[in-house]
Amino acid sequence: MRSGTVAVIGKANAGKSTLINVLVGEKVAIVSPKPQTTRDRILGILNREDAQIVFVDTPGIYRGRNELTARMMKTTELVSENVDAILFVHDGHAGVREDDTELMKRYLAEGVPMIVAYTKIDIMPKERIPEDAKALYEAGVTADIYPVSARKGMNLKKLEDAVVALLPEGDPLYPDDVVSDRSARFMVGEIMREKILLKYQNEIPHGVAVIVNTFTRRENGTYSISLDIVCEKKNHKAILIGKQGQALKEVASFARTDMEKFLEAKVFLEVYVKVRENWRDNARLLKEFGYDEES
Ligand SMILES: Nc1nc2c(ncn2[C@@H]2O[C@H](COP(=O)(O)OP(=O)(O)O)[C@@H](O)[C@H]2O)c(=O)[nH]1
Ligand SMILES: [Mg+2]
Repeated sequence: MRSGTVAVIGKANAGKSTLINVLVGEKVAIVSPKPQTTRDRILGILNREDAQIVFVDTPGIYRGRNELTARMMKTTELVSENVDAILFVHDGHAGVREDDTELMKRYLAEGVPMIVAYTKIDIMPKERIPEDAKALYEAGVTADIYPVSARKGMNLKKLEDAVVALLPEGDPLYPDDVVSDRSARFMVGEIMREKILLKYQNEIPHGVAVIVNTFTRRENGTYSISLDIVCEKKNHKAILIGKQGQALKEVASFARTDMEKFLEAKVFLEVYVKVRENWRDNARLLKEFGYDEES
């Protein structure tokens, strides 16, 4: 039996969370086309007969100015210190640039076994794959490269086996029936945030926090959920709600459908929009909203 932790690292939007979700076989992290979708460290656990892989999903690597961004960066750096292996996720479709090879070499230099998942090959010309692999090799990236598509499920078994081969012999770190270290309550808040990321543009989704106030399972098996969408400005609130509440109704309905799929039960959902100016720069509010320094 092999088991261990694997930090999943790469630029924002590379496809880290999507890859973890498909490998684990369940949604453990939300996904959107926008950077900064993942704010917290989240574990996704893959169980097989001969191995357990504990993936550590991280916020991506990118530049940013506010306090929340700084904490997200720190999360990514801290994570690579305490793992058995690194899975570096590279968006193959976006090409190979110098900052990509620099990042890969920086993590290779930490001396932790590392492989590269070169992902999104479903949306790029196949002939570019060997060219890019050569470019990476010539730039000094010594890690093995696995071209995959998380969306189309291409070459994932090979990647999975390669990750397992990097892990030490040992007993599983978690019970074999859990897929995440996060509660259903946390995931429900994340699902709401995912739908906001998908529906609204520009600064609005990045300035939003979701706080789950009520998360109750009734005797008949249905869930009663009440949550606040906290935004940074009054005009953001107006946009979130929309004309006659139409926008909010729509986004809440998408979220409810996904929550029902996730919980496998009927959900009664109440959503409120609140304004807390500049919460992303306020240490006390960050803590209150669950973005702890340790997490
Ligand atoms: N075509 C394609 N898109 C992908 C693939 N993996 C991820 N994406 C998309 O890339 C975007 C970012 O994905 P996400 O997993 O949130 O990236 P993260 O920021 O690295 O966690 C989303 O729109 C995904 O649907 C893939 O294999 N193929
Ligand atoms: Mg992510």
